[in-house]
Amino acid sequence: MFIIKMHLLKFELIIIMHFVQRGVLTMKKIKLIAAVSAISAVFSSCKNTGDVSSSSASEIAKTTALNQTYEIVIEAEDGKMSGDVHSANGRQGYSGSGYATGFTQKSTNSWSYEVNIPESGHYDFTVRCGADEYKAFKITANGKDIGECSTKGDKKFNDVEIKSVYLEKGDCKVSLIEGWGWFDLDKITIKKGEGISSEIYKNVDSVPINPNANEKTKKIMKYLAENYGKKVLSGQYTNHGYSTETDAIYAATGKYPAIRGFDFIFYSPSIKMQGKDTNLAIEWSKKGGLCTFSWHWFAPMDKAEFYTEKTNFDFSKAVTDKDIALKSLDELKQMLDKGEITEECYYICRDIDVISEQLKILEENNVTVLWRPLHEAGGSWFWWGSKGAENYKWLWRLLYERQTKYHKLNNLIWVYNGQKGDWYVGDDLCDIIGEDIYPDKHCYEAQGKRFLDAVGYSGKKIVALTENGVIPDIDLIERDNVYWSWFNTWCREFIVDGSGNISEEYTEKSMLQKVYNSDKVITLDELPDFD
Ligand SMILES: [Ca+2]
Repeated sequence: MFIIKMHLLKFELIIIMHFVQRGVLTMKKIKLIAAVSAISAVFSSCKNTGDVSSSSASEIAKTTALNQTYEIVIEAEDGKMSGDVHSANGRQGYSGSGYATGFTQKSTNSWSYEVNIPESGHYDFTVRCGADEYKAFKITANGKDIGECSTKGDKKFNDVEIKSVYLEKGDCKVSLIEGWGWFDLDKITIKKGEGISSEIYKNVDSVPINPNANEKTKKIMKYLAENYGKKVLSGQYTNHGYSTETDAIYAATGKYPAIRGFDFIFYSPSIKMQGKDTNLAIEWSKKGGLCTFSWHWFAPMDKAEFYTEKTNFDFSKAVTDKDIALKSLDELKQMLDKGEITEECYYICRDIDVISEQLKILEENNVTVLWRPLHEAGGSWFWWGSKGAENYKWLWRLLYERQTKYHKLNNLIWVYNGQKGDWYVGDDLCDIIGEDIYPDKHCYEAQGKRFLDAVGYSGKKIVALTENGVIPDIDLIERDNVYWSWFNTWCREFIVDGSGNISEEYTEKSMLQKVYNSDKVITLDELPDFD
């Protein structure tokens, strides 16, 4: 109790000295503030005996808990709470007098805290939260989603950092979106930040990890590194076999994206369909455009689906320490017959070979591919992400070695899209790190938290926004210094309506036009000749 009181007095003194230094306060006014401070201190001690409601305690903290470095500590138990949300103190390790709990996913639940931001700029948030399991929720500032927090699930409180959040001067309501619910919020610390340093854009890898990468692939990698931190390449996925999205963007903006996104979904052998995207990519490349491919890989056996919940394919049964990456399919069949590898292992290799044939056709047509296989693995919703990080890493290495050393594909720039640091495959096994983000409709934020998270996986790799719903506002990318190497809007409803015209459901047309015509955004017409 005594310690808290002393803290408040210290904060007040620092604020007063700050304004004296700025010539805002005279000694007479300081005496008046000192008197008010003494009263505040009494209130703050009352708070700890439970005599003052949490809202008046918040008011005191609001005017006092700010020091010279603009640090504001919000104890969650002092927040405004409704519905099932309430303060508690059963989980050990909290700060202050407890924490907020009862995030039961009911619509009547809410938690918020009002702070006053002294000047517009970038602030760093540290969110202390805990749960018995892995849980995720979002923090908002004046209604804007500033980043996702997750618990470690070890029953303890842990800190999550959301760095470089831009806040306007004045009142700011800090709140949250429950997401998965069932977590405890201990405190939120807001400090004046430095913003994102431009140093992070320097010294990233500009040479492909494959030492035999062809000339065009090397040129593209170098180009991406040169523009990283300065400009963003525009990108657009198209619905398989069609060009509706890129045509609609051209009609609305007078520009085509620099990168077009394709997918090997219908080349998966288990569904026996005819893919069309290889030919479209060759056409696009002839126009001077860059190509990226993902692969919604229908499981090779059991139920042919790519969502974990729809297939019973268990790829962990494929994992082997036998050296299989460079073996021919015939040799692997012999190993299967002898019981040295499993059917799962054999069929995974067969599928890799089928997709490698398509990539070989692209290589023969001088198409370099920003290759983003095994995407969004850390989320576990796809079968390749359903068996944990170590099995995923085994599969990634197999894919890399088989495609690079056995199929000798030298036209690939490898994009890691596991979306978690502990799933990272390593600096020797990828060229670029990609994150996929689907913000709320018309939310044009640059998504600095996810960007910095991804930068943190390695520190040596270019980071790209490999899938997005809403297109981020280029002005906010510049303001926050969050220069994704490229963005790549997902297809169909995320950009066009049923008639093939621009849909404004996610990104308004005015924003699309602004972004595509910005001198900070590279479009097809601005790409150099890589051939
Ligand atoms: Ca607390």
